[in-house]
Amino acid sequence: MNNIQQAFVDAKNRKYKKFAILIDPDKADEAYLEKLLKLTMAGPVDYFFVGGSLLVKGSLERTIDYLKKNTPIPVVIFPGQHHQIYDKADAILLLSLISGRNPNLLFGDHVVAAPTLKQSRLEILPTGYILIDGGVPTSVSYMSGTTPIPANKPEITVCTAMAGEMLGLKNIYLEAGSGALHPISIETIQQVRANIDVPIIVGGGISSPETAYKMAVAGADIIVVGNAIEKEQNVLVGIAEAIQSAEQPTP
Ligand code: 1GP
Repeated sequence: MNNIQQAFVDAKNRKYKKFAILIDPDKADEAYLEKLLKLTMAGPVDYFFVGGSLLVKGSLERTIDYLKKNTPIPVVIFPGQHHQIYDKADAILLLSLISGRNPNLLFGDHVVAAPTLKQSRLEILPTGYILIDGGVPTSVSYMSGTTPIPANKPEITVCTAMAGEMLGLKNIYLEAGSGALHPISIETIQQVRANIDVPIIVGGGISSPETAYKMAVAGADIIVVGNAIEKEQNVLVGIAEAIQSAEQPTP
């Protein structure tokens, strides 16, 4: 029980860094997944996050079944909607969109999902989800009907993260939105890191090894990349190596 949360905390405490690939089932056919899995032999990947703000044609279940059958890398559901729950995954990020004031995404959907989650064998990862302006409207801001925190106001992000931690959330996710023009700034990551203890997950618009490296050094514990890998799968290896090279392990 609590294997993945414990692994997040251990990595954070020991200054190891984790790399997660976001897989949107709408964009991931078997050929794509097969190629990704081959590349993970060259560039280590710690988790697959699976989900999407709006699933039109892809199947969350099919994607997870494929991954569970073909790789030992843990699969974490990153739900865009409360019905994105599937028992065969290893864990689910139970996200509360704490940067927004949409009551359903703060708590209502959790009530609806609770009985299904309780019956499942999924590990639950309670996570404060903070949406920060990434310079372009993103699916998550549109679909959630929430306004991102301005990127040049890190103090609002810091206070939001602190409040989330005080409420007992076990992880804080700094999200610029998939396809963001500007990823979360290094300054924001540094300031959040200086003010909370729980693991920090960062995603949205990360497309280069350099950016991933700087984020990890600034204090991100888990770096999530989706779009850049969808566009060019080979970038996976460079990003994985950059994240590893930012580790400063302590015994
Ligand atoms: C995960 O939404 C991000 O936090 C993924 O963003 O698709 O831009 O990498 P990208």
